[in-house]
Amino acid sequence: MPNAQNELDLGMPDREVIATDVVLLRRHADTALLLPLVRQLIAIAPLRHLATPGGGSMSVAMSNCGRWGWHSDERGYRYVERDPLSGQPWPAMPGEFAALAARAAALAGFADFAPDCCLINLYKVGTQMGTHRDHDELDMRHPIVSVSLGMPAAFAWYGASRSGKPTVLRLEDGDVLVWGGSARAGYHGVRKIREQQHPGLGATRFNLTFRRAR
Ligand code: MD6
Ligand code: FE
Repeated sequence: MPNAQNELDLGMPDREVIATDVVLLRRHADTALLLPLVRQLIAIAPLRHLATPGGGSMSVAMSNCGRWGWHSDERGYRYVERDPLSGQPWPAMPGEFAALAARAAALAGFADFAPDCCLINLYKVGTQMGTHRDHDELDMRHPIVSVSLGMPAAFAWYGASRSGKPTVLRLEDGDVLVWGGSARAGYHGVRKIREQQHPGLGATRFNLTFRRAR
């Protein structure tokens, strides 16, 4: 008879269903492997605070790797093939990134995920991400894989309606959250980050958001 202990013995990941088609894989990502790659990528394509169409600016600093990069300015939200800061293509997505995203998606029930964009987000103390949904992608049948590194964050999952009471998760270093299928256009946000030191990253949180843009 399988039970929780046997599943652990068989190396089953800690897989938590948050809502229909929303799966949390705790401590699934290897920060020691990913962090040096993140640092290399943001040395090529620096983190920047994007302007928003409404005339504001994002508190979270962003960059991208992969074929497509998510971008925002006064003209709107969209995917671009070149870094507007340099005019160069975005740095290639490391194989380790793509492999992690595909593996996590498969564990969450979404086979054959091949991301063509990794949005790199830097959250410092006091930054936040308002309630939104990720819907600038062409084919919403592909899931989103979101990897948390460093300082914890309170992530709010609202689902189909942006009003109502969200499920709030504490996303910690190495946690991977996957949403797709019926949850793909779900509303979500990140509450204002509170000071909390992480042994390796200090008061810093990186989030890697993997998507299939095209
Ligand atoms: C998170 N991030 O940081 C979730 N969405 O845990 C997002 O939902 C997100 O960081 C769009 C753009 C940037 C993001
Ligand atoms: Fe999002």
